[in-house]
Amino acid sequence: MPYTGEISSKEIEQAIEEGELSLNYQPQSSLVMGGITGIEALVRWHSKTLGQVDTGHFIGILEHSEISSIVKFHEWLIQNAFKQIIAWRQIGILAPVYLNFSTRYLQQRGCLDQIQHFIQKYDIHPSWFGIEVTETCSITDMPEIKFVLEYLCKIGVKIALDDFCTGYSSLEYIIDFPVETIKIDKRFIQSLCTESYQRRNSISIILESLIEMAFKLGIKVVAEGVETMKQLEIVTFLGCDAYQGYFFCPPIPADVICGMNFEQHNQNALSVSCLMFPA
Ligand code: G
Ligand code: MN
Repeated sequence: MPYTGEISSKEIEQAIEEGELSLNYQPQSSLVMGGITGIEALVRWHSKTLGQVDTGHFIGILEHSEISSIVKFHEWLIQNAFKQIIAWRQIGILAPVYLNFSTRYLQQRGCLDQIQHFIQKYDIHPSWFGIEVTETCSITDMPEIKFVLEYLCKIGVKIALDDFCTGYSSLEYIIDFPVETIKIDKRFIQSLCTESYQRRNSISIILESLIEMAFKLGIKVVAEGVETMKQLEIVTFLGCDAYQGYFFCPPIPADVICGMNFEQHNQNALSVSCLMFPA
């Protein structure tokens, strides 16, 4: 079991300095054309003293730490992901890589200079990456975030709304920005198979409408946390554009991504589509 006990933000900063953090990557598979439509970067911390530390746990602590720790972490995240993007592009892996950004990081305008600096340093085109943002509060209450996201959109960075259908889930982000992707939270996807008929039915109706709305607005919909064939069938039937989850691939080290046989999987995804929509 990963460690979920006490940690200070100083310990997290030290872990960054000592190279204890690493990134795993989880690909998302297209339900429309087959192939990989994006790759999410997910941080892992293997501590010499604490062992494997639970990611959700230490990110939660970091979110409530002083801004300097948050900035330090994002600096590390951006640099590592950018290096990986360059390495992959050299061998023909061109899917955009999505980074999970904290809203507290995006709330300070200085983040734009930092992001620009790394874009130039690594010679990255802004469209090669995206940021996943979780709505933690209403965007109208955060003019700074609005400014930062508007700017990032303008230069071509992809904006994905993470954990959609939970938390705030206001439609303000969709109205105010050219959001590229909505990621439907895994709890919703998993409810599609486990909850009572009444609840499953309500969730399907909401998702169907959400997907139709996203389609009309030109926004891609990704189902998160797909773990079973049944869930894959349902999200295909509902019309999601892509899916991510253990059923396709868990988060894995970058070099394992290079060796993956994506072709085989694409055939599976397409045969599910044929099953749901026979010619
Ligand atoms: O909030 P966000 O969507 O960024 O969370 C991603 C987290 O979900 C990662 O920690 C990842 O390990 C986990 N995850 C990825 N795929 C699955 C899945 O199929 N099922 C479950 N339960 N968790 C998953
Ligand atoms: Mn995410």
